[in-house]
Amino acid sequence: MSNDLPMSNATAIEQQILAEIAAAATAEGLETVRVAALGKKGSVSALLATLGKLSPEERKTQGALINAVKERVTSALTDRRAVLGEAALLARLAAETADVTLPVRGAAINAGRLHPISQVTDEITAIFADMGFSVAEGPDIETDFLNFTALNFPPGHPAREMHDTFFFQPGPDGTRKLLRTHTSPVQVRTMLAGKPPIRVICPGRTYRCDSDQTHTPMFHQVEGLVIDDRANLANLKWVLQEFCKAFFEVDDVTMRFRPSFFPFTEPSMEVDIQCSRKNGEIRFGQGTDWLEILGCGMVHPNVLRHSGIDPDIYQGFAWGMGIDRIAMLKYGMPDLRAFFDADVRWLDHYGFRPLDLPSLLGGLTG
Ligand code: 2NL
Repeated sequence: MSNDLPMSNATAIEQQILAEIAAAATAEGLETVRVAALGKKGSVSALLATLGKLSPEERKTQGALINAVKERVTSALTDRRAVLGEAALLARLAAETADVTLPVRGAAINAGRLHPISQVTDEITAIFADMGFSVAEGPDIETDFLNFTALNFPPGHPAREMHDTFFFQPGPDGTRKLLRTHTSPVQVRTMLAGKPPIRVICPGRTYRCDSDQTHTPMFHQVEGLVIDDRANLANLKWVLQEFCKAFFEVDDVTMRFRPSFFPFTEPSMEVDIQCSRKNGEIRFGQGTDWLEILGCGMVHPNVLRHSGIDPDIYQGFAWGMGIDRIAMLKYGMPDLRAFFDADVRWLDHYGFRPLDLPSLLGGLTG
């Protein structure tokens, strides 16, 4: 038969190519085999070119046979390419293994420190979160209404001046924005945006034009607010007592509530905790000295009204404290101004390791 020759030829070529494919050890080697077989000048293409010389009938049968060879070669190439790709990936993974359980030396995680203000803010947040409070934040630049009017500071009231407010230039409508003098506007925003029951704490930066040994123009405050239809002074005292025990890490605290005045609460109180000082070291909980730590009271009905809450149905309590001050007390840092010097030697000494997050398990600071 005249087709004996091309056919046996095709079989031999196919065997040869399949052997080369099986022997290819790399993706590049396999590509060379592919080009030599299926490329324009390749052996399979040469076989197809012989079809032109055959009779139409032979061309049909031989064409089908050669195309079958081409298909088997193509499929063998695809399979081999997958095998080589997998092997290359495994080799790369083996070459690039890193033992993540080995200790890290000199990494940024060991060099960086959390500022005591961040640490104390996280501690306070952990304590109140445990009591079911959420955290709210608001802008540093506030309106006169949210910082003063809503908090029952009447227009022209001397308390506005007492706050040593940083005012901005008045806008075209005559109103002037300001840097918030306390975080209370965040609580007003919370009341305006939602409905009681409300349990929220608001930590953040606050500003007053005041600068000396114990005051910086920017300082940090955290305020708390509880609103429902029965919140009372006994609840307030319990919340603050639990906070002080957890924060100062003592089993018991003696607290003293002194009458005071804030425009936004009635009655208003300042709170001291008992402490002892020996050889320059403070111990909290008992002793003969008193330490002022916060102010608090029942929310004034005018504040509720300004915040869209009906004072005939709802009532609540609130408190506020300076974070910088209680951070200094707890961690024995004598100089407030060092807080804002950004001195890495000071941070190295007084800062906190970033992954030691405060939690109430086993006491705040372990
Ligand atoms: C202090 C005293 C205080 C509040 C803050 C407050 C907020 C709203 C309503 C009523 Cl929205 N009160 N906050 C209450 C009492 C005292 O701060 O000596 N801070 C350093």
